[in-house]
Amino acid sequence: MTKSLNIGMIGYGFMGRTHSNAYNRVPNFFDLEYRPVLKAVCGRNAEAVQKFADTWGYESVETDWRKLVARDDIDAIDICVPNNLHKEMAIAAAEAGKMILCEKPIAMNVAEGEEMCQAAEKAGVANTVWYNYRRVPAVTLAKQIVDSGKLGRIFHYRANFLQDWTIAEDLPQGGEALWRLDAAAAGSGVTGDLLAHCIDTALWINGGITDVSAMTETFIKQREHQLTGKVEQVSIDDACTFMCHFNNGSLGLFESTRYARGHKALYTFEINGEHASIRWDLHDLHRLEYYDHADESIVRGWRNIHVTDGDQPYMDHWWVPGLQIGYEHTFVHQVADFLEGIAKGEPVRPTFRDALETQKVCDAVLASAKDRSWQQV
Ligand code: SOE
Repeated sequence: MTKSLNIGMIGYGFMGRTHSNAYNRVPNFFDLEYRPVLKAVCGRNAEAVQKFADTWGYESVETDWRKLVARDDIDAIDICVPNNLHKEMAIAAAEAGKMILCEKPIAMNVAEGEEMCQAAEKAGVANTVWYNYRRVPAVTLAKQIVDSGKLGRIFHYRANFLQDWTIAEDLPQGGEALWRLDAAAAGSGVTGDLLAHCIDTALWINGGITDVSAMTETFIKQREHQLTGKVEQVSIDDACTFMCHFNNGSLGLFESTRYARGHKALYTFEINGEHASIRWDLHDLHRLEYYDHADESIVRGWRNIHVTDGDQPYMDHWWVPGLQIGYEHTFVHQVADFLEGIAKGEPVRPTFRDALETQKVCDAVLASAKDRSWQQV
């Protein structure tokens, strides 16, 4: 018999929509022991949160997150609020014995993330961080190919995450929709917001990072704060580039910016190995490019794999071969894996501890840029 997993979600912005959609869709496509039930959503604006609840099918609303966490009818707390609120909410949820699904990055910094890990581990509650790009079928396939050894020794890991939405000087910082520009709410700029995705994928596919050397830039130094109306210093990094060494001896090169005119969400990575290379591009997310030096020379070249076959990751749950899926499905996959993990009593990756490793790299990157030095992770 299907068991219910009662979800209480805090926050209802862009990520709240992706998660809610995933909870709704998952039972249609995955045959699992647990089925998410949208019990309650929480936000401070009663009218807006009620509208959200009606749209997505939540049974009730709360305007005080502490009340939500205290409710006996909630099994799992989903945290989709700005980063400065993650720690307090996650610790309260763990102490109340709730499972936790937290948006990325795990926290404002490593110290906060460590506290969250300890709280979740002490309480023994299932926990995960929404690094959704791991669950793009083509990205999962890239991981499987690397794990199979087809690439041989890895020499290079290269990743970019490019956007252009903050170029306008009159764009305010802070408040609804713009908290990512406010260091007090976000902790950092592109490092925690975008590079964190690239780092999570890299650690998962290529293993740990030992040390980093980074540079950051804040191109627009002052912006009006949406909440105070005052012109204030901008303290986030608008762009960040870093190089690093991986434990496996390969070299890493990462770049992220919100000032790459023309690029809206161009997340790409390329891995070069002794025998083969792989590359992936979020704008063409259902494809994986693969070059195998073992191919006969007259036909050797980059293959463009359309990742839609039933024997490729997750695809047996969707349509028929040749018909692709998209961004929203990555969240459906994460929910499916979460539900499967709790049914089996197994950790759901990335756990808080896994996400803390990403946070360690982010903190080292920011420290390196500040000091203009190499930093150990
Ligand atoms: C920022 O614009 C953003 O929405 C990130 O916060 C997400 O994590 C990323 O997936 C897309 O871009």
